[in-house]
Amino acid sequence: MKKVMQVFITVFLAAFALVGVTSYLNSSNGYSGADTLTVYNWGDYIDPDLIDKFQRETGIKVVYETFDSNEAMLTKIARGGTAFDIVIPSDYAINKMKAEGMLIRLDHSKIPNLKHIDPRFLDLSFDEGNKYSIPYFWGTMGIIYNPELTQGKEFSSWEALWDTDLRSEILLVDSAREVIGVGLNSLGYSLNDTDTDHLQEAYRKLCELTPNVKAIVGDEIKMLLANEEAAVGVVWSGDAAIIMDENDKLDYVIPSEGSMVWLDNIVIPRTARNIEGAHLFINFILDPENSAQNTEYVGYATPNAAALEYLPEEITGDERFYPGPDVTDNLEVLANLGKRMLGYYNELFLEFKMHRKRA
Ligand code: N2P
Repeated sequence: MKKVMQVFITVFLAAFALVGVTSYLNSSNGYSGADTLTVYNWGDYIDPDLIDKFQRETGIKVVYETFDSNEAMLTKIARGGTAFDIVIPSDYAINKMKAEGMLIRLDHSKIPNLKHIDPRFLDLSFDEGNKYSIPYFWGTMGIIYNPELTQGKEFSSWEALWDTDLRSEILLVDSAREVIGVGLNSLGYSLNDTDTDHLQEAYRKLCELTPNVKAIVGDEIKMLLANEEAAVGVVWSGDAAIIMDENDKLDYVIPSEGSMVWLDNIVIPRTARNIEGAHLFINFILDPENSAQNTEYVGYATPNAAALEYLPEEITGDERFYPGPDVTDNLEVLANLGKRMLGYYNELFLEFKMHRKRA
């Protein structure tokens, strides 16, 4: 009997300790159960009122963190630490995460609002069948400029950025594939080029742009351009839309040598603890009215066909931000070039930044 008691007490104590350790582990990374959803998204990329609405409707508390570039996001996820339930990467980063087993397969039966997505944005090469990712926003890359500060110069080509009249007048978005892409596109190369001679050439070309570059910045690029702190910016289309909403003197063009069309999709990473809540969140975001509200706030183009009906024609009819397939078919989607090549792009970008600091 004594023995039985001893075993019973030992098992009880072990179970108690296990519960303690698990809840310590959970609370140490900000997770406190299925009532919490940890979201990792680009900065300025959701209407905060929608987060409140989701919390009210579901009783799930949203813990929210932001990033500035796919590279920053990938580094943080790889390092571990926070157990994110929702992440919103772009095309090539999704393909990389999928290839490395970092994503959970989605249960489409829990995302009935998926039917609202325009088929043009579904079943793309980075995730055929949308097994792991659901479209969030899409757009292009281009040049925004202020005609009053650029004396009527034309910006229909990337080459225009190298004009010696633009000394310290250009702001660049702080993202490796985008900036190296400007160098590649200006030379007539693909954004997915893996020839290191071409990449070195693009790097040297970018170094020649250095005197014109005022700064390489994150989300503050919108505020700086709207306040006319610089005349020209290399930006994502939706940021251009927000800037032009603030200051209607500016204009946005997709340069003629080519550019990227990108798609940011919602994924559930392997680390997720609240998979049920993550599906609820995805379906909530895809609700046409919620999507329309988010689109008005964020400024980027929505892939949600049903949401378009709730948006004013001045937004959805603006071909600079909602280009048709005739334009996007000639643009490139970034491909996952593999670990080594992506590392090479990142290194070149860092070297370019260092070169700028030294200059
Ligand atoms: C939002 C940035 C959108 C990212 N601030 C483009 N992929």
